[in-house]
Amino acid sequence: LSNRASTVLSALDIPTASELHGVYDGEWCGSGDIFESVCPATGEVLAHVRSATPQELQRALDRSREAYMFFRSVPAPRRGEILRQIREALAAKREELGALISLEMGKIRTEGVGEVQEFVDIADYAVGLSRMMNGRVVASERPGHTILEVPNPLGVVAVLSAFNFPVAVYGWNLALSLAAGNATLWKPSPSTPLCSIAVTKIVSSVLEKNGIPGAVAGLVTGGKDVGASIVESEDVDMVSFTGSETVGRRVGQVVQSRFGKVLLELGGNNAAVVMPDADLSLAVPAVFFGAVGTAGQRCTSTRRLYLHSSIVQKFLSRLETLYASVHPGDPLDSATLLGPLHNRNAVEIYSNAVDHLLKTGAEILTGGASYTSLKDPLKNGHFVMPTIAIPERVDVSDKVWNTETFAPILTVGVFDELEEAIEWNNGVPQGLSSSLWTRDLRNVGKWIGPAGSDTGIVNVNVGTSGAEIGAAFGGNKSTGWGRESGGDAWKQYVRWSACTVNFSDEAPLAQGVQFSP
Ligand code: UN1
Repeated sequence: LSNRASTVLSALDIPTASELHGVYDGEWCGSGDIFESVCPATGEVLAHVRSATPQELQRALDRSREAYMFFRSVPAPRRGEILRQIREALAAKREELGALISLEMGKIRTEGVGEVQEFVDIADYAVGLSRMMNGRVVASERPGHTILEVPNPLGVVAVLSAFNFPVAVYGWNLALSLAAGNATLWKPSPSTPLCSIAVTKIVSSVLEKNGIPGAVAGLVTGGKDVGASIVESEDVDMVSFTGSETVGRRVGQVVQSRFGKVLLELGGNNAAVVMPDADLSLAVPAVFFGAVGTAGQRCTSTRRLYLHSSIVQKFLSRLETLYASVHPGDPLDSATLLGPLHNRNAVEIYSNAVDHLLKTGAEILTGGASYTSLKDPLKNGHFVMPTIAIPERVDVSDKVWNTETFAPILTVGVFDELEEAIEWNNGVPQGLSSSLWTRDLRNVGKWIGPAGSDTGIVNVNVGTSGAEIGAAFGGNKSTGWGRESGGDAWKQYVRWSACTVNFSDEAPLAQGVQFSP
């Protein structure tokens, strides 16, 4: 292993020698297929991880169920105290975990650390939540009766997460699920097993210290077969899935067909709309971060840019200047702004998208190719040029506009009226995030109102990506309608009962129905 990698791994006590166990159910195991963890910046193999066999998966599910039976009776504020300790343990390893994310996923250091911070933040949030997961008392129409709406723990929650946020998305789910009194079983992306092992080690050591079964936060690494078995399993009460629309559609159907609960976070195809009165000193850098940050691999990345005709030239020339300043580099180097795409396949998707743009007559303003002359150790990395493309026209029925390409390609269209831009914003299947740039309140009213943007995240003078944890995170339409993180998202992680209690000596029927002989 290179020094570069072994420094990162040893800071988190991840052995660098042989195969690693990729399953945790209270004990570490794993004797299934081997998955390689590969550094996307260098191509270096970081580790071999043994995934779950079907038997190991079933045992993990059984242990999750047992852990839930125990954990559901632990008082919620006590669960919150455990979360507080998890939060502290994660914060103590913020830099180290952040570096591991950079090493294994490929995002730059500040974003890797930011992702751990997102887990810390949601843990904080869930500590508070553990004393605030309130039900309600509802007025009964019958004398001496009271109706209670009661949240109770749900059961086993499986979290199927994606490579692009290998830590934070699990964090959102774990924090709420744990506060709610569930056992959580994590199936991470097969290409980021080390992040999941490192996080699970930190979380399990806190559980152990508190005498809580480790399977309250279990881990099963594996590929499609492991994922499919989890989705099909009657032992899983809720599946929280982050990934592609294609897989998510299937996950939704399978979980629905067994009447399980499902939470979907699927594709994003997010637009920024810039009005003539926008403050370009804010809008240009925000679009730059949204489109180029994480090398375009956030589901919230800015993919479409709709510019008012009066500011097109000014906006694009400033944006191009920022693009020209970007150089690919080692994500672990704090000076780097552009890391690699996650794998070879992503590079192909990027190249195909660029080819299609060219074929359909789009102008490529900048970018459009892979970097070819990178030096060791980066010459085998998956680095592509951030790209700005201007198609001949906006036609949201064309795949140039209506498909999510998980790469740094920004497609630009020009409008004259806000209504037109809103129509384009809404005219695609996806509905995750969108942002409007303006200083005119009337535009804001339109944008956030009934005829405005139809996405789950609707921003004003804030970019499409980089949401805080406090509000619910998620998208509408083909993004799947799921909500995670803040807001009312916790309400999905419990089972609700409406409990009518009769404190009186009479037993009247509702609606005044008489039923006596
Ligand atoms: C994702 O890309 O799957 O809002 C999640 C953001 C981050 C989370 C993105 N807080 O960009």
